[in-house]
Amino acid sequence: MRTVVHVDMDAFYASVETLRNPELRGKPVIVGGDPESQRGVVATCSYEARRFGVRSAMPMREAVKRCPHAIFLRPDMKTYERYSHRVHHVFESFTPLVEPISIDEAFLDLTGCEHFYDSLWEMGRKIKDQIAQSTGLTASVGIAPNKFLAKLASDAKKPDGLYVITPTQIDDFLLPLSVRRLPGVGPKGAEKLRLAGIETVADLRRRSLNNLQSLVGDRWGRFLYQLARGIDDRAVEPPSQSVSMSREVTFEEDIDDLATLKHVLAVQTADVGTRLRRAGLYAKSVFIKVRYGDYSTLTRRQTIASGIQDDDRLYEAASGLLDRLAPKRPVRLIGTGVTDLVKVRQVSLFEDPRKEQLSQVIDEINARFPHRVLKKGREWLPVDDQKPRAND
Ligand code: DCP
Ligand code: MG
Repeated sequence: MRTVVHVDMDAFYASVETLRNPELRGKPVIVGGDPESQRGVVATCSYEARRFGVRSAMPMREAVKRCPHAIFLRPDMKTYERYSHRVHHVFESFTPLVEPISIDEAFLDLTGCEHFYDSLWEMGRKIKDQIAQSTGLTASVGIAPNKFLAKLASDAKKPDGLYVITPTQIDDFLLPLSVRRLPGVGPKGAEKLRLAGIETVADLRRRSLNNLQSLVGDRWGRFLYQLARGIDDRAVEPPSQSVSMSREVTFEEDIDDLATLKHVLAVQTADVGTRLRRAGLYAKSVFIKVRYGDYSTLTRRQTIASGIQDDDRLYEAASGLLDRLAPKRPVRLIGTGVTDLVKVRQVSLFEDPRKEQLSQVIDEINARFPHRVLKKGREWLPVDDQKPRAND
C-alpha cells in the first residue's frame, strides 16, 4: 500500500499578493489581465472574490461585473515562481520523490515514511506547518493510497484543508461523487455518460468493463472502470535528472490555425535538433507545450526508446503530439523540447541512418554562416513576424 500526498496551494497568486500587501487581507483580490481589455481573463482570485462568483479563466469584464469593489492586480510571475521554489524546497525536505504538477501543486510519495508520524493526519499537518513557516502561505493537503484519490482529498477541504483517505474509506468517499470530478471527464464526457444513465461514481461502478468500453472506447473505458474502484497505479515520478532542451514562442495574436502551429514546431524542432547534434546527445522523450489565451497550459510527451536527434523524427514526434492534443482554442504560446537525453543511442534495425547524416550536413553548412542558410521546406514560414510579447 502506498502513501501518496497531493499538495495544492490556496488561491496561489492572490495569496502571494496578500502576503506582500497585508492591507489586502480579507478582501476580494483578483489577479489577471487588464480589466479594460477584451482579452483579459482572471488567473485566480481570493476566496473572498469567489463568493461573488468570480473564477479562474473568466473574462475580466465579467469579473468586474460580479465583483466591482475587488482589488484588481496584474500577475507578477517572477515573485510567484520564487514562492513556488520555496514550497518545492519544503517538499524535498520530506522526500526526494516529488512530482511537480504546476506552479503551486505537486505529488509526494511518502510510502515507507509513515512510522515517522503518529498518523497520516499528523504527516499532513507537518507538511502544512512547514509550508506556512517557510512562506507564510496556506496549502491544502490530501493523503491517500494513490494519486487520483490524493488529489480528490486535497480538494475536499479547500482552502487550508487537510484530508486523509485510507483504503477502508475509499468507497464512502468516492461513490457519491459526480463523474465530473474524475480526471479527464469534462462537460462533454459527463453529458455522454449522463445520457447512458451514469451520473455518479456509484452509477459507474455498476457497469461492466465491456459496457464502459463500448460506451467510451477501450482505453477510456478501462481507465474509468478502474477509477470507479479507486484504482490508480500511476507512480509519483520526479522529473528526470537529465537536462532538457526546449524552445518556445509567445504570439503577438493568438493562433488557431493548425498548419501555422506546425510550421512553428518545425522551426523549433530544427533548433532543438541542432543543439542535440552539437552536444552529441540523443533524446528519448519529446514534448510539446501549448498555452491558451487564459494561461491554462497543456503538455504532451512521447517516449522514443531508441533515442533520436534528427530533425525529421523530432518534428514527426512533435507534430504527432500536437495532433493528439488537438487545441480547442486559439493558442497563445507553443513550445517543444526534449528530455531524457543520452550520449549513446541504442540502434534500432528499422531506422534509416541517412536521416541523421542529412541533418548533420545541414548543421555543418549552417555553422559557417551567421544565419541558418539551409532550411527544410516546412521551416519556411511567417514566424519571424511573431515576436514575443513584452510581458512574457
Ligand atoms: N492559474 C492561471 N489560470 C488558470 C488557472 C490557474 O493563471 N486558468 C494560475 C493562478 C493560480 C495558479 O495558477 O493561482 C494555481 O492554480 P490553481 O488551480 O491551484 O488555483 P489557485 O491556487 O489560485 O486556487 P485553489 O485554492 O483553488 O487551488
Ligand atoms: Mg492552487
